[in-house]
Amino acid sequence: MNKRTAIILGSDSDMAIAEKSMNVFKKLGINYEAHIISAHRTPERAREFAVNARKNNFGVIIAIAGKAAHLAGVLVAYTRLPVIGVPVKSSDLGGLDALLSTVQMPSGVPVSCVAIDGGENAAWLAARILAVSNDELAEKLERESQIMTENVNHKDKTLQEKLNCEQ
Ligand code: RP5
Repeated sequence: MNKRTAIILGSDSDMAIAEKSMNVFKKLGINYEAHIISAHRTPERAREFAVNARKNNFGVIIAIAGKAAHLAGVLVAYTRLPVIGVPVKSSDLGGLDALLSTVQMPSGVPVSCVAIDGGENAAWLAARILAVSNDELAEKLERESQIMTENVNHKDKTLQEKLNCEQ
């Protein structure tokens, strides 16, 4: 059975970033579950989710949190699955607080951290991890990469035509 992905939000206020991940998973046909679990407000639930994640057929976990963002670090402490952290921008410190809280993990306990508000790339990275053992998904990623290349080439062609007209 293909592995599922988990999207864990530290708060419902992180939903806009989680939706970026969900849109990628929908496009790729990857099964996902999303839950609001807080490292600080519901720490027991965080532990229980992470401890059972492999048994529940998850292959990778995305943890989205802002401010003192300990969610990814707490989850990865309780599972050997790969955890991708997404630091969320806050109004006070612009997300630098969450970025440093997520990325500065001690040796042996790795969190893979994407950009501030990088919900989309978290999902693309999760898909690459799952594609290591899923040829069908690997082919989909190859096709998406080709589409991306074609889009850029098309935009460049349009730009060149516009510039030629102006000269
Ligand atoms: C973090 O604190 C959450 O992930 C969220 O990004 C931030 C603010 O949470 P709320 O106070 O909006 O619930 O734990």
